[in-house]
Amino acid sequence: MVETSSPRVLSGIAPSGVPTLGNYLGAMRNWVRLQDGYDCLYCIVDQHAITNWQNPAELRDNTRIMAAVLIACGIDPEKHILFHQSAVPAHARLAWIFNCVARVGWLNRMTQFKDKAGKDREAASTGLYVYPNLMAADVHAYHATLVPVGDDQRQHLELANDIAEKFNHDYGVKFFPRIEALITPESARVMSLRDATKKMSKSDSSDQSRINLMDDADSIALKIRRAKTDPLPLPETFAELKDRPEAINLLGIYAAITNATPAEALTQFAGGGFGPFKEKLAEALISHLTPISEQAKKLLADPAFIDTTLQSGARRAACVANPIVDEAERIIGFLPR
Ligand code: AQP
Repeated sequence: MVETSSPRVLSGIAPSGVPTLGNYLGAMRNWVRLQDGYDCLYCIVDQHAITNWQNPAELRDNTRIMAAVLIACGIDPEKHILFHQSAVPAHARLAWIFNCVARVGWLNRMTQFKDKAGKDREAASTGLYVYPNLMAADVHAYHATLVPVGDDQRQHLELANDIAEKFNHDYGVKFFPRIEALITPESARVMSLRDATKKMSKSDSSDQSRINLMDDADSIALKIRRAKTDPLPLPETFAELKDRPEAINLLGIYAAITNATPAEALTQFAGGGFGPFKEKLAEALISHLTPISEQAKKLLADPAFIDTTLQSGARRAACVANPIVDEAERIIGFLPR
């Protein structure tokens, strides 16, 4: 399929835990939709995951879980390409070149490094620091031009364009194309159920902070019942929700999962307390997510199928990336392979 002329989409997701409702509403759901209009490459970015230490057995499990959940959500590994990053060495080869193209000053401006490194930046891995260069390589290795990303990734995408432009300029070529962000308006930013000022994250130390896409119905119901809220009733208008991040987050989730606008969702519950709203929210999540987790569990019962699917995806991905990265190496003066 990638040999066709439709624009190439590439996006990645880190197997740094079990994927969450945030990953689903912010990314995976859109990835499924994009399959109708584009040639898509979806990459399970295990090399990004190890920028923070991962337990090896868990990393392997989480990579398989990620693949199973993506397929269960509707990613078609036959028509499109689903693979894990470390199986395609072209990513690392190009990332090294980009490490030598990107400037330290550019990386110093990346806000996500500051967020992810936390207070002790000196203790962060150098991989975490150069992560945006690897992300640029993930996309440019395929000459992909469209990248569905959350708003938090916009800065990394701009960096990927700066790197491409500098490479082209330094070597006098027009080799790497510009990348455009596919920011889908309906992609929701989902916040932690324990602290709505932080995003829902698969690596958060509290399992209660997130809905995992492998959670069963009882866990979903319990997590929503325990989700942090405030004592006030739900108001008539969205404007009145100012300074109530928990209410905004839960209504946003309800709206996203029921395909309503947050204002429409609010009108259903205005004047009521959180109890009845949380019940409806849990019901909506359970009916939407249970078929996904059940299908993923079925797929995971046959790990050999998952591994074969990923290996086949990696072979097809390498067929696209290898000639591009070979050419980038030729441009910079490496001897032919
Ligand atoms: N809470 C979220 N709301 C909306 N979108 C989200 N994404 C992640 N969390 C949310 C989107 O999911 C895609 C894949 O992200 P990733 O797993 O590669 O990295 P991440 O953004 O760092 O996700 P996590 O879950 O927070 O992982 P960890 O815990 O490892 O840092 C991206 O498009 C992202 O925007």
